[in-house]
Amino acid sequence: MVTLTDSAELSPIESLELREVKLPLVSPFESSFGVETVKKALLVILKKDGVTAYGECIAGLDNARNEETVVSAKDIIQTYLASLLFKKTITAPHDFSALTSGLRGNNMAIASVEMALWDMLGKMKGKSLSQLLVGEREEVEVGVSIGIQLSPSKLVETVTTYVREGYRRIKLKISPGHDVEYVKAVRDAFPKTKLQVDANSAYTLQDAKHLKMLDEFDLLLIEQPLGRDDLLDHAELQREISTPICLDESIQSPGDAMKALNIGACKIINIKPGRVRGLYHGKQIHDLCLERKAPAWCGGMLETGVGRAFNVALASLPGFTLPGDISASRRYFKKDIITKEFELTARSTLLVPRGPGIGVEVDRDLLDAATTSRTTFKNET
Ligand code: OSB
Ligand code: MG
Repeated sequence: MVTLTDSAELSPIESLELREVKLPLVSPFESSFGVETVKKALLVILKKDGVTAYGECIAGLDNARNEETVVSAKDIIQTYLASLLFKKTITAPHDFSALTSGLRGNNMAIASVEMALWDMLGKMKGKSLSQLLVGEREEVEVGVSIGIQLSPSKLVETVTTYVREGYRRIKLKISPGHDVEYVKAVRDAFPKTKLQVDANSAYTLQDAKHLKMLDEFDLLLIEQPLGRDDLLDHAELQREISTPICLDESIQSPGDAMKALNIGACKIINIKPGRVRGLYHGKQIHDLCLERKAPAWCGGMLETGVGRAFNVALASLPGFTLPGDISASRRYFKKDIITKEFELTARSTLLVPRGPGIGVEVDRDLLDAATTSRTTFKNET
């Protein structure tokens, strides 16, 4: 385990801006939760000593999948988190993690501010996020997450376009009625491609026999088959199927990761910094996975280039041994809000930004064009 040592005077933050941005997705994204056609992101913009730092909140438009929303995140940030930045002494992002440790839930809101503090720290120290986190890779292996399609043949068509673009790992969203047949069609068409599935909690333990049918397709993993709080059921399911279970929504903290691995609820963990209060806890979960020899990989939530930069930096740590859900900007948006978009290399990787902080530059014109609302809070204390 590596201890993180960089620090700087991050407080008092001079101002905090909340910006909602809306970017149309190039194609609708359907999961067992529903269909998304636009990405609505909440950006957190901090200013201090001439430095502008960014964070992105992964909360969605509505609360179909999670109790947090853009609205709840804005509320908790403006009524509670902003005053911590304005009044408390913070010299490293983990100080903020400690200051918020007594707060229940609101992980996505907390993460968006925590990540902005990492960007601020990096920009003040002249170090990239990857350097701050003691990452080891200059590029990270990535795959693509494909939403539920109208038919198995349509799915094979969609997979084909992504494979042609160079993605070497494919994730398929599944739900009852859109599973075995769909996975079989893709496996038959692509016998060697790395393949995994994500159910977003669409099943219960009663479906164990049905899910066992997926064992024959040589999947890397099945992600979050059961409910978020059903750790024990996941452990029982894992005893019945040979495909490794990977947990996403169930893992809200390093403690959850420890419990899940201890009871055999999963063998693999999807780490999304935005889901676990930020990079600090994300790194702790990573360290635990390394110690337990449990593969980890970095998930995604259709982030803009800002959120993507945090995911790429985290995925540069050595314990991320499976490809991440961190695709190129163009897989999501016609135009991302950063000046140099993330592009897929011929090795199915994205390059880890080397510049200070997030290492990508926000295009202020594109940002303004995508903005639907903005509010700035100034530190008057
Ligand atoms: O479960 O990983 C998920 C997107 C929205 C909500 C949940 C999930 C996802 C993805 C998208 O799978 C992955 C990506 O950002 O490419
Ligand atoms: Mg998932």
